[in-house]
Amino acid sequence: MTENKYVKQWVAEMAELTAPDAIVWITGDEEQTEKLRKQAVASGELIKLNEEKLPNCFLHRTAVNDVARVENRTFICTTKKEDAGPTNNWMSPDECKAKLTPLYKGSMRGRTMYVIPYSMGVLGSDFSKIGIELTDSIYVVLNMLIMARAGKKCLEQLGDSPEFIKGLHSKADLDEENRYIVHFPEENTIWSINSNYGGNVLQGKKCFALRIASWLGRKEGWMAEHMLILGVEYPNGEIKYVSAAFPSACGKTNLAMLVPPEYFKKQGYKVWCVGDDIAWIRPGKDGRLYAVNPENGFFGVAPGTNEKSNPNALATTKRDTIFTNVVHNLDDNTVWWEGLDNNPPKNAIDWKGNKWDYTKYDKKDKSTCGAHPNSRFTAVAKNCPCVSSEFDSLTGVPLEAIIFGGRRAKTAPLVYEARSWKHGTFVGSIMASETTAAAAGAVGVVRRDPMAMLPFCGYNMGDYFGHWIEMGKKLTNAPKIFHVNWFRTDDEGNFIWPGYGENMRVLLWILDRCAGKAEAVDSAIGYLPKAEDINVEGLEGVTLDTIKELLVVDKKSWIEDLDSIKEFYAKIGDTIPKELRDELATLEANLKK
Ligand code: GTP
Ligand code: SPV
Ligand code: MN
Repeated sequence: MTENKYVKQWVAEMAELTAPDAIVWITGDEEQTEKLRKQAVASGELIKLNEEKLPNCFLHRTAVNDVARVENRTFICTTKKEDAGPTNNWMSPDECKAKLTPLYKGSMRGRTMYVIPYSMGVLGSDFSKIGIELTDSIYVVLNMLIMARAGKKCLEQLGDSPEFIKGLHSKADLDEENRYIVHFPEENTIWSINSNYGGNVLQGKKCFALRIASWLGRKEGWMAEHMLILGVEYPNGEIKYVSAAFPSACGKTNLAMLVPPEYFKKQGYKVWCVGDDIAWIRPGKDGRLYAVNPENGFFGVAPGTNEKSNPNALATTKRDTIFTNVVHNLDDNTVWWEGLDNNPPKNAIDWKGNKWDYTKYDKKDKSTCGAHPNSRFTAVAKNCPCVSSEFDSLTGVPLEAIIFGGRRAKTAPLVYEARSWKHGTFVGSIMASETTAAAAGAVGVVRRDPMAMLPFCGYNMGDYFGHWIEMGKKLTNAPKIFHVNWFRTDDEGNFIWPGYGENMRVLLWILDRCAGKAEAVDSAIGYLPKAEDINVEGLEGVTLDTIKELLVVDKKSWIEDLDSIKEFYAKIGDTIPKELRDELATLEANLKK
């Protein structure tokens, strides 16, 4: 399929190592894809769902021990340890290859090696970068064909260049003890082995578009971020774009596909989705920042997705979708998950492949769930009813605002604005959030997750902060930076803010601030809205007092938080830019005033 000697030689070497029975080059042609789907169904890797209700949709179940990203088995392999930094697991490239090479040896015997050429970013755009993933998983192939622009057209763009990301994936025998997700940023190389779960093995996503790309972005003067991108259309037709970084399973897909509340819809407001997980961002000639979504599909959290919370995501999954680890409804051969509706199927198979009795389902006990809490849908972006007309833009959309956010039961207010780019970088650097099911490990523990990039920054976190500061210096018209928290709870643990579509109200205040149309009140942590400036028209159960409660900055809990911020900064150490240390000192002084 290509005459590129670098590609041919590398594929031959990897085939020599892994010893597949056959090699198949993925063309992206529908005919080949359809053949692969049929093959996956025949082997049991995919279950074909009801063609009338869910055309071209499939169900896949992973191994029960392989359901989320494994951060403790994810490594950045740079020559110098300090280049990976204190927040990443590190191995030297030599040590890592010595350890993994024997695991790959013959790991594809009896299987086919698929060669998937893909592009992150629209082919032909300055943003586009080519990767090739070699895999023995047909599930990976079919997912990559949705998540990235894949096939022979990518090899055409590559031509005879050696500039491509070399990815090797083998599910091997799914041995947890020998599961590794490793990155060699100095060699544009990604290896993953013994997993077949999305974020570990769909290498275009977190491995390339964040870990490797963040490294490249620092070198080349751009940014790779864990951010959604959306456009708010005003009744006069004007569209304003923002990007937002929230940690995994903290609401990016939901915000990206937001449906405005009736009150705003009637006036003509609309929201358009450019991306739901990753943004590649570059400064434009006009001194603004421009963002693209390098992906081509959504790998979204299924549980909680429903007609009310996210009708656009639900509609997107109605065709051409691969569902992973959800409930199989045997009565009509469709799928179900917790939070879809109040009618759990009576005749059903749970995510583990066992008969599932919905009457034993207890909301508070996750082990009784029919769908895994991190069950996902892989859906085609173009099938989304609110997909932006700029989705295939070659130049990206200009950002008015960058929004950070996390899951904080207390401490963080509904929204606040940073005083400057520098202060905004600081606000991103001290982000914290309760952990979720998107990664293996405990759920609900508060941890610092700067810019939602803790698991995804491919280099030293302090240098990453420095890169943010440097980017700001290049911008004559930088986006304003905000922080939001949809997850404040009352004393009973209920969310105070209704969230979802209602988040539009916060977005509008943010955009008003960017346009110089709204006032703000200075506080110890940054600018807060005046409670009456958050429009609660048509919103039941939320009063001015609720907003006031949501905007409280409790100095005591912030002062407690200072200790954890200092501890985190100490862990990162000397590479933290002086600008951020100064901001920390200012915050402390403000809080103790
Ligand atoms: P990744 O794909 O892992 O990066 O996650 P994400 O950031 O895209 O998260 P997603 O939008 O899928 O939301 C994850 C969970 O948060 C779902 O269970 C949602 O129902 C819930 N959620 C999203 N938005 C809100 C909100 O505004 N309020 C509340 N209370 N929950 C929300
Ligand atoms: C996340 O965990 O942030 C995801 C899903 O978006 S994964 O592809 O597994 O990384
Ligand atoms: Mn994500």
